[in-house]
Amino acid sequence: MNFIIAVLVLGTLCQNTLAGGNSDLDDIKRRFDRLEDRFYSERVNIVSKMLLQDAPPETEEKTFKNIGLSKSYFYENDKEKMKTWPEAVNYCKQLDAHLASPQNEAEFLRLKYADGIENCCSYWIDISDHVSEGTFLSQTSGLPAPYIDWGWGAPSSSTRDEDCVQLRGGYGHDMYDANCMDKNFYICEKNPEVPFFKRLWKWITELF
Ligand SMILES: [Ca+2]
Repeated sequence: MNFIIAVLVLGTLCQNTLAGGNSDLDDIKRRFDRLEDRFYSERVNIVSKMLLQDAPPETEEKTFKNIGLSKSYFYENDKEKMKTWPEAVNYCKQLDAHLASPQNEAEFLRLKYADGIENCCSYWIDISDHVSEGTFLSQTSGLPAPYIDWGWGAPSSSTRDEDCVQLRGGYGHDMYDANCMDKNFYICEKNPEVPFFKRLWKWITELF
């Protein structure tokens, strides 16, 4: 859609310029840059505004499953409940959780190979560059995402259209940037307080 609008606008700009007998391509470029910036800032605003909205109340009990030593996750696999990225951020908050925020390779591998993940489908995680193109932040911390392992060819948002990160179905659940308004599955994460000795015992039993 944006492509069609861009072509129409560019066509109009060219037509106006040629009609005036002035083929000043620099002027066309400046005007197009301003237009592109406007499109981009509007998209940032849409995501930011949606992040301020509360998710509709959830009455259904959600089961978080422990994966690893001290993290638990809920994988939404109901196609009726697919959400945009900001909707998924708000929904996880309502569960006293946040979108999955992999801190290192081990956590990423646990997430993508978990039993509950569906091969067909993509899952939102908490990373995006919707605030500043090319700067991928963790929505949970507001800081640069501590661990990113892009799939082949990603990130590909040269048109600034893809600002939110998903574990992509059909691509081994590697990380890819995608349009934040796409409806996807998502993974909510909780960090329950686990007593030290319980964690130590779990670690020993998993090790041996
Ligand atoms: Ca981007």
